[in-house]
Amino acid sequence: MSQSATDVGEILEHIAQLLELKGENPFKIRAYTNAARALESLSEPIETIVVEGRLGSIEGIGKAITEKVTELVTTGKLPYYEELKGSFPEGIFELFELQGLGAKKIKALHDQLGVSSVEDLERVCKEGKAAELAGFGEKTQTKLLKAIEDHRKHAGRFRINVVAVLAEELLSDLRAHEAVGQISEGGSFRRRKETIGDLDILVSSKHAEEVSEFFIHHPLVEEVIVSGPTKSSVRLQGGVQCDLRVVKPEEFPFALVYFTGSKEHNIRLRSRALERGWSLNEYRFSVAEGVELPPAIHDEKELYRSLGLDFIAPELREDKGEIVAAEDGTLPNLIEWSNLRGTFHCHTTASDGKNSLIEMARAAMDLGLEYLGIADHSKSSFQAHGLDAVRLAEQVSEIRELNDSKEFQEAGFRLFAGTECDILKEGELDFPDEVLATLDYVVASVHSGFTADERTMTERIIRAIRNPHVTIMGHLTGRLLLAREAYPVTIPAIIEAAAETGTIIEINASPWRLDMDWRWWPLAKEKGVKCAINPDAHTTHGLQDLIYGVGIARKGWLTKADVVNCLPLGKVEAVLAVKREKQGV
Ligand code: DGT
Ligand code: CA
Ligand code: CA
Ligand code: ZN
Repeated sequence: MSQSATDVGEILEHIAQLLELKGENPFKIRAYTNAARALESLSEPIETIVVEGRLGSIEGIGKAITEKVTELVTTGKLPYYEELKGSFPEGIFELFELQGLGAKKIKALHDQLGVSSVEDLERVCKEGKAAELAGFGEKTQTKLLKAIEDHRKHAGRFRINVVAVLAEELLSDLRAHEAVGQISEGGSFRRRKETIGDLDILVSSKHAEEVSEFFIHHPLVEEVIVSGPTKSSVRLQGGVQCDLRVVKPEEFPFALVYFTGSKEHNIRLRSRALERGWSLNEYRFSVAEGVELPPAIHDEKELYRSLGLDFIAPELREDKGEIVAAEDGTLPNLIEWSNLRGTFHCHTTASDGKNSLIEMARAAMDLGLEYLGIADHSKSSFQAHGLDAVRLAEQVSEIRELNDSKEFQEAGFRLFAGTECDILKEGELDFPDEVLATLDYVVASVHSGFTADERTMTERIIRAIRNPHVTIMGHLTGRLLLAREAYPVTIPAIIEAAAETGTIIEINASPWRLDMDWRWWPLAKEKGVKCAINPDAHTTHGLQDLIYGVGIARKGWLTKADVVNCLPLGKVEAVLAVKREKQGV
């Protein structure tokens, strides 16, 4: 039995929710949420910590919870939790996933209206009963209906990091199987979409049945939905659905193109084939009599070539002009992970990060980066322990000292001192210009006032962008994928303002954000706006989210030249200074 720290953390969160529903005392509840949070940032397996009896010495984990976590990790079960859960209807957990609905309101709905599922909630809202509860009202009721609608839209989709972990394990285990020939991920995951419906895996084999059997019995599989010799669908741990297709070796390139998609891209390819008199499906080309035969196809590249096209990277296969570019030989030379030389926008323990400056710096060095920008929150983000000018100045001198240290000098590594400065209500910044001027660069982001209308929000952001000290616009729309909608903002107007002022726009690489969205990058690039791929890391591990940012940059047709963090240390500093110089500050 193995429980990851994330699973354990999730159970502790659930316990906190249930205790809140029961109306238990807030200190007890907080103990569980704090413990869950503490587990998030472990740097070693929880089993090791439990076995070595070190759980109690972790800050935020008290005696009672130590006992419960130990029981859970060693036996795989926690009767306390099971009992607690048993006293509530099953559907109640789903209510916690609705935006704007916390335990207090769920308790009121449950106790007074008997609501124990999303369906129940929808009914009492439509009947107008929810509005009548104390502390609810018409406005809340309308918001709840909207939250239900959003929740349904998101149901059954997953953020890319969740799928990536599963894909890595499944693919590597399948690859090691002797009956597996070629293997690849497919579908939206291979195209690095911002969210994934299901994971598609494609294998070539002469022994399809053996491969399918191995797959459906894999330890990650929780439930088999369909199984056959060449086609299986399963539900994996965490609820992600996964489709496996097994084809013959000669069919592999055709199947790979087909199952990578997108559907729209496939349709274009099929009509191109038809223009040549060939019909293209997921297995092969076939020809009508009297038509010239297509060439033999051994891989995807040859398949594209046979249709008169350059190879199209999976990320571009979204029917956004890639076919025309592949025909004309004008596809971009897409950015790659190995092009990244550094990054900006990371947090440390000074605000809401979990690791110190030096830990973040060393983790960046371990990733082979030459520089790392620190951008802790500013004071208005009080819930994230934002820094005031005094603490910021302290951090800046700490950074300068580290930069002068032997370790950094020898490694040729550098920290840049920055801030993730809140954009306030009218577009003012959370620090005065004199303070911003002491920094190497500034990321400006919106963290409050999300309910402003589109015009107000757009003007607010543009005002911030016009400040000569604002180097990078952070997570442009504030969206949290599958959890919180973007605030309304006129993106072309922002891109225009960024182009005019020389402001860089961020691809926030956190799998929760992936913002600015890939669909807007071709426009930004055309206007000459540069991109910074930023992990928004709150832990050393979070730096690895950069990989998702690279996927989004590729989807946005960006090359190494479009992304400032592909510049080596010797050149990037000048780029960070360009805007201030241009505006003479
Ligand atoms: P997802 O899973 O919703 O995130 O998106 P995909 O793109 O992975 O879609 P999925 O899993 O339904 O199908 C995988 C690929 O199979 C899809 O990208 C293209 C291909 N495909 C599926 N259905 C059709 C279809 O009706 N026509 C064509 N031409 N291709 C299809
Ligand atoms: Ca899929
Ligand atoms: Ca699928
Ligand atoms: Zn932020």
